[in-house]
Amino acid sequence: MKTKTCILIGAPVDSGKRRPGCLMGPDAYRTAGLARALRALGHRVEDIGNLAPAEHAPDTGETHLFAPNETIGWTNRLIRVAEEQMDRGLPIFLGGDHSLSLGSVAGVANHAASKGRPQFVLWLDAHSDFHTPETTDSGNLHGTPLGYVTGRPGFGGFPKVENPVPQENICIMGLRSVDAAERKALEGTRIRYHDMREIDEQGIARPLAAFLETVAAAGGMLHVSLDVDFLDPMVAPAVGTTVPGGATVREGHLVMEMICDSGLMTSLDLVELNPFLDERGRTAQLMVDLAASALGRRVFDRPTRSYLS
Ligand code: HAR
Ligand code: MN
Ligand code: MN
Ligand code: MN
Repeated sequence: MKTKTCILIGAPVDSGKRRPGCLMGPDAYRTAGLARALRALGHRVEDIGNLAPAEHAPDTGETHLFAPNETIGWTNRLIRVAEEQMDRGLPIFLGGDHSLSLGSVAGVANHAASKGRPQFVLWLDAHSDFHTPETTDSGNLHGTPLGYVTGRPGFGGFPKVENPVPQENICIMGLRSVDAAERKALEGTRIRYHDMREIDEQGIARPLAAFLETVAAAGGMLHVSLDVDFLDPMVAPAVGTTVPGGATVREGHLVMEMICDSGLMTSLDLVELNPFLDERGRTAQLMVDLAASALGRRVFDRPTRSYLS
């Protein structure tokens, strides 16, 4: 594949839910050899270290939301950093919980708009993360990033979403835990979503190929947001919100290899890794291996499969 400048951005966001530990994620990816793996594929890799949230009001615990102000601080910081780094290469956001994507996605969408190109998002997750602060029962803001970046109302205090991602530019894969309020909201949208039943019945390649073709036809930029819990907990235990019945190792790699072949990915989140829950680093290692597949690691080069046409 084309040589890229991969920019590793440590985003030790831990404010998106109550159970702590995702703040250790960036260093777990470093320890598992992410930079080394990408350099071995011929890429330039720059690690800009770990970010901190922008200045924000203290969280006083008087709302049903967990740590909204810290999450607002992170969102402000990440929007700016995403905008900046998109001009320099392919940012890889090392989470941190999934609330980091309020900022990473909003920021890359601003960049795409500045280039006059449409932003697309591939969301690989057991959950739809389509809540708003008004619909979430848990109060955990890691369940809200797709609600935020599509411009749903109810995000008072958060930065205004300058360039909402159009619903039809979003594809969610891996779903098996969707709250009632999310389902109701999702069903009224043009978001493409594929639950595990559909993936079991049809395979994961066809819907993914269809989405990638749409992105290519539109000349779009593609942000990939990989939540650890997209994967089955048997192979990826290091996440606080495991749901049985997730993607296999091979499905994960196939998705990443197809993304790589498409040449479309312009930014990536690796989120929800909680190293405190890992077993001898195996989840961190698997996430690093998946990122490597997305950036060109393979056994043999082979022609694009027939389902792509
Ligand atoms: N929908 C549930 C909630 O709002 C669980 C959200 C879990 N989200 C993540 N990221 N772990 O996908 O609490
Ligand atoms: Mn998620
Ligand atoms: Mn820019
Ligand atoms: Mn999830």
